[in-house]
Amino acid sequence: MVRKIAFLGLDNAGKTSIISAITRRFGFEEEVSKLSPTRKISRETFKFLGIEFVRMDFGGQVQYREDYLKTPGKFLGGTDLIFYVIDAQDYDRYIESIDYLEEILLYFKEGQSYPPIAILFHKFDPVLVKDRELNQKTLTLKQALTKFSHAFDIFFFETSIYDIKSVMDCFSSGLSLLFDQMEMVSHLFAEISNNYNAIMISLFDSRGITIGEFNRPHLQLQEKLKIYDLYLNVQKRIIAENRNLYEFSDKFDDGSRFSGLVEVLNFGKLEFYLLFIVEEDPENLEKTVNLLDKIESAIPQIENLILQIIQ
Ligand SMILES: Nc1nc2c(ncn2[C@@H]2O[C@H](COP(=O)(O)OP(=O)(O)OP(=O)(O)O)[C@@H](O)[C@H]2O)c(=O)[nH]1
Ligand SMILES: [Mg+2]
Repeated sequence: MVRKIAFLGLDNAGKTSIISAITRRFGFEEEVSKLSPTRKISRETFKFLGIEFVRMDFGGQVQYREDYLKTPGKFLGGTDLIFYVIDAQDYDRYIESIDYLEEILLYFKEGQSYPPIAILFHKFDPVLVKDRELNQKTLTLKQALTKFSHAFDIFFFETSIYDIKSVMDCFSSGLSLLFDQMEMVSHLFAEISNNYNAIMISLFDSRGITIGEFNRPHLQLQEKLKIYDLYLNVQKRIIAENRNLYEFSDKFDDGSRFSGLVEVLNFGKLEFYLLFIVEEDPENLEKTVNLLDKIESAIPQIENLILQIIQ
């Protein structure tokens, strides 16, 4: 059975941009700058963990919204997961956006089906993360939206296409709601990290969707972005050079060094990428190398979990 994922929200909210960022990851900036409003619904299928999905991008201009709401069953019936996108910078349209969401949810309530709903405060750009007004406004918006959470499972995210990781994380978290065992991966990584004092352990599918992740607490946004950027480059190289392991060493802006590796794990046709990063001890490089080697002993456990998820 094909699972159905709906991207909904007002026009100009950023839905199509988000989808481009998720699907392209590389060079999507150029594509996004050329986007025009989506006409009606744009559909795309993709596979995740061996399961087929259809991703529906609902054009948000008012004439389309009216159409969907006239015969909602035709468009929204059978939806397994909703990403509801709000332009967090467009304060003047918050009310309009809440109203639209309310009408959508009304349809589901009437049919007594309650798909999980990820609400994205989008255009929460890195330069604005600490902006007082934006934070206050979105907080108020969150409070207004929690009124829906009685019936529905609602999850909030702050995203921006200028922080590709925020978009990927949000998409992964949404998908994880449809896979029972997926959160076990993050639990396992948290456990493993205790033994190795890791900065980050992540497992991605071949398209960069996170299956599970552990970050050292207090890891800064800039550091996360740096690591993700590096990961994307390493993954590109792994594919280009047909390798299954890649080790690297780099430093954060504050000068502290880290070492890491990316290893490909194969399951039939499915490929996964394990990213493991530890602090580097410049005085004792051997220690760092040993740490990186040790992750190997945890791999059977990780593979076991993957098998449970994809079967
Ligand atoms: N600052 C900022 N602008 C963004 C972001 N994401 C998208 N945009 C801009 O928002 C505008 C609208 O983006 P779209 O993705 O076309 O919006 P949409 O929700 O698909 O709109 P409809 O198709 O009409 O429903 C574009 O000019 C994007 O460049 C973001 O994270 N930050
Ligand atoms: Mg669009």
